[in-house]
Formats: sequence, C-alpha cells, structure tokens
Amino acid sequence: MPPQSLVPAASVLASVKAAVNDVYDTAALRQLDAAHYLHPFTDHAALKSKGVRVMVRGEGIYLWDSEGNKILDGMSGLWCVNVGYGRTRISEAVYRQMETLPFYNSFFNTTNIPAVNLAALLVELSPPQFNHVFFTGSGSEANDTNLRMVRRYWDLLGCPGRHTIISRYNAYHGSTVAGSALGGMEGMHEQAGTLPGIEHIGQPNWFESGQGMSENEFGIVAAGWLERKILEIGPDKVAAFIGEPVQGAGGVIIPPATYWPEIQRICDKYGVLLIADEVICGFGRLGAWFASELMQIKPDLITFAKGVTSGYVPLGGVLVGDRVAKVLTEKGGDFNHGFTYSGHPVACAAALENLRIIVEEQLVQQVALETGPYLKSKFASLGDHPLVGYTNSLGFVAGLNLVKKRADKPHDCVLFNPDLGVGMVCRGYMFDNGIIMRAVGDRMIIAPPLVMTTAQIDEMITRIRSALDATLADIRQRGWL
Ligand code: PXG
Repeated sequence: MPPQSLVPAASVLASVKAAVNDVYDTAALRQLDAAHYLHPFTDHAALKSKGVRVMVRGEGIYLWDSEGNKILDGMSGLWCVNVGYGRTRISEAVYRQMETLPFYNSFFNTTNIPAVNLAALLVELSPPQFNHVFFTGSGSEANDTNLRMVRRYWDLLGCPGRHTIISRYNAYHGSTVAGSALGGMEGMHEQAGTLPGIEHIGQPNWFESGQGMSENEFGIVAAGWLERKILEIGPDKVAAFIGEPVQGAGGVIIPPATYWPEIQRICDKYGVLLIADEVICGFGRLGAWFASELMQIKPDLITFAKGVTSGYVPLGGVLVGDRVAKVLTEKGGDFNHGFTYSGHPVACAAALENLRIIVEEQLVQQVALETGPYLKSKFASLGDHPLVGYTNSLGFVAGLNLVKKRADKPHDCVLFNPDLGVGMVCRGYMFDNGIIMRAVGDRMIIAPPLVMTTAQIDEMITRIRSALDATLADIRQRGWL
C-alpha cells in the first residue's frame, strides 16, 4: 500500500480535465480556486461571492478567458508583457535552456552561460555608470537587495551610522517585509508595519497637491521635501533615496520635468546614494531603455524586473553603478546575501531572447518616436469626456482622473467622494467593453504592451470611451452626479 499522502495528490491530478476545443469547465475551476487558492492583494470573501475570471490564452495584445471572451490587455499583464503574448522565440529559448541546464546556482564559485551573457547585455543597454548586475527572482527581492547593499556600502566605507533610506508615500517597491516598508502604501504599512531606518516624504503628484503652482514650480517644491528630510535626519545618517521615475502602482504619477534633476542635485549635495526603481519604467516602457536617461538622472542603483523577461519567467535584479560596485568588490569580504534563483539559467535565457526581440523590432524607438506620441494625443482626446478631469501620459503609460464635474483647469474640477468607488465601477465597464484598465482610486491607468500598433491604440481608445459613457450613465442612475 502506498503511504496515504500519495493518494489525494494522485486523485486531484486525475480529476483535472483538459479543455476540449477551448471549452473550459469554468464553474469547476472557480470552485477549486475559491476552495484552495489564496490570491495576492485580494479580499477573499468578496472574491468568493463574485468568482474569478480564468485567463487561458494570450496572443499579441489580446487575452482570452475561459468563457471565450477576447480582451485587449491595456496593462501588459501587470506592467510586464512588453513584447506581447505568444512569442514562440521566448518559449523555444526557455525549452532549449531547460533541456541543456534547467538549473544551477551561482554560489560557490560557479556561474552559467545565460547569466553571464545577460549581465553583459544589461551593462551594454544601461547608462554608462553601470558595469555590474546582481540577479534576484523578483522586483521585491531586488529592493531588499538594494537595502542590504547600500547599508553594506556605507559600512565598508566606515560610516555604519549612515543607514536611513528615504522613500515616498504612495510609492510601490514590492511586498516583502523590506519592500513594503520601502514602499509608501498606507494599507501595507497598516498590516506589515514599517522598518526602522526607512523614512517617507510626499510624492510629486501635481494634480493632488500642486494647487496654485505650475507643474514645474511644484516639481521644485516636491523635491525640496527630500532636502528638508535629509536635514531633519542628519545628512551623516542618510544612506540613500529611492524612487520610481514614474510611480506605477500609485497611479501613474508622472512627475514635473523639474523634479528629478532637483532630486539628483540634492542627493549629490549630501552624498546620498540615488536608487531608481525601474521595475515598471525600464526596458522601453517610457520610450527609453531606462527612464533614468529621460529624467536626466544618474542613479547609483537601478532596480529591474518585469519587462526584463516580459513576464514570461520571473526575474529581477539590481544594476550596480561603479560608485557602489567599486567599494563592494574592492574592499573585500563576503556580501552575505543572495537567493537560490539568483542568475537562474532559464530566466536569464528568457530575458536574453526577450531583449533580442525588443532590439530587433526596435520597440523602444517605436514607443519613443511613433506609438508613444500617437497614444499621447489619442489619450489626451479623452479629456473632453464629462467624467475626465485630467489626463497625462509618457511613452506607454497613461492615466486619467475621473471627476464629478470637469473644468478647464484640473484643480478646479470637483472630485467624487473617494468612498463611492467610482474607479472600481469604471473598471467593471472597461472589462465589459473588452479592455483591461486598472483603477487606482478614481484614477484609471494603462500600460499597454509595447508592440501595440496605432490601429490598436485607436481600438483601445474607442473601448475606453464606451466604458466611460457606460460609467457616466450608471453613476447618473445611482444619483452620484
Ligand atoms: N518595484 C516596483 C516599481 C514595482 O512596480 C515591484 C518593485 C515589486 O516587484 P515584484 O516582482 O516583487 O512584484 C513592483 C511591482 C499594481 C501592482 O497594483 C504593481 C506591482 C506589483 C503588484 C501590483 O499595479 N509592481
């Protein structure tokens, strides 16, 4: 008799039915999901009553669910499927690597070929101060690495008191203990607490906080909050400042042009390391290989993940600039940090093929010069809708604020009571209109795959407009207007 523990596993496997002609048993899948699968960032009681949407297939910029609905993916999965779905080249590269060497670690004086090649390629694609890469399995782990690395850097320089990292409210830097503490999400801090030695300043959100100022005036004011915080803590205690060039999960907050150069000036003035979290912004998302180039900053560390593999296989890491790498590599001693899957050969093989596609299809140039500007003008045209108070975009991210009453000046718009959840209502209509658009409060955001064509942008804007019309009709009926 086999041990009892083998029996249930075998019975579950036997009961999982394959789809026949693309017809899925959605009810059964929903039931199993509700019974066993704890989803990230999810209210499970609410999810159980609604039931999940089961995604089964992707091709280009489109997804299909188990009920046969075709949906335009305006969010690239979760800000990551930059080259679109169904790229056989990546799956073949992964298959080849799995057949050759599915895994070996990078500890104990060993390495593997895809990791070496990927490190070299990332150095070639990144700004000139970067000559080293540390691999992780995710963006969260990469930001944990940043925290460990900058503290190690200052310790090696004989400044062990210089451990504080300054971040921003409403930032997202991941969901590990360090990632959530580095981030500035209230809901996460309430549940996970923060960590000693991490401080937060305000975000450069002109729509929310820039009343009475031009965007550029506000950019200088918001950057000034960093200087104030450094002086409050004491410059000899501040290790680094971390920020997303454009905040993603916080609602596509595109800072004024004056913000980042002023942040750089302040970091330089006090010798504070600058960390650009480019988990979303990197690999062409904003129309440059790295957003730091666009923002005219020279970070010491860049966090990456998502677009490096277009999400086909998990991979993250940190680009380590010369200032930090020199101290880490020359001062000697172990840096006691790393993960089983640091430099995973299969993930690195996926990244290499993904980056090859981005280079060969000139997707970064396409977003910078053709489709990004096209998206900008089309997205801005939504600004005449009675529900839309403010739109902006950069490269292939864009956002619009739903307002109760629109006005010519964004700050004169009347906002909805946030407790109504107008954004969530609108998100539902987006789904119904065959497009995935994310709601962050009452701000609706997109980050489409970089392969999206101008004709597909037209289709996306048409779908968004219909969903806005449906939202307007609904909330009128509810008496919210
Ligand atoms: N930094 C940034 C800037 C991110 O956007 C992470 C770090 C963490 O990466 P991992 O791979 O550990 O998830 C992210 C992730 C959202 C949403 O709601 C965004 C992310 C993750 C989950 C949800 O927009 N970004």
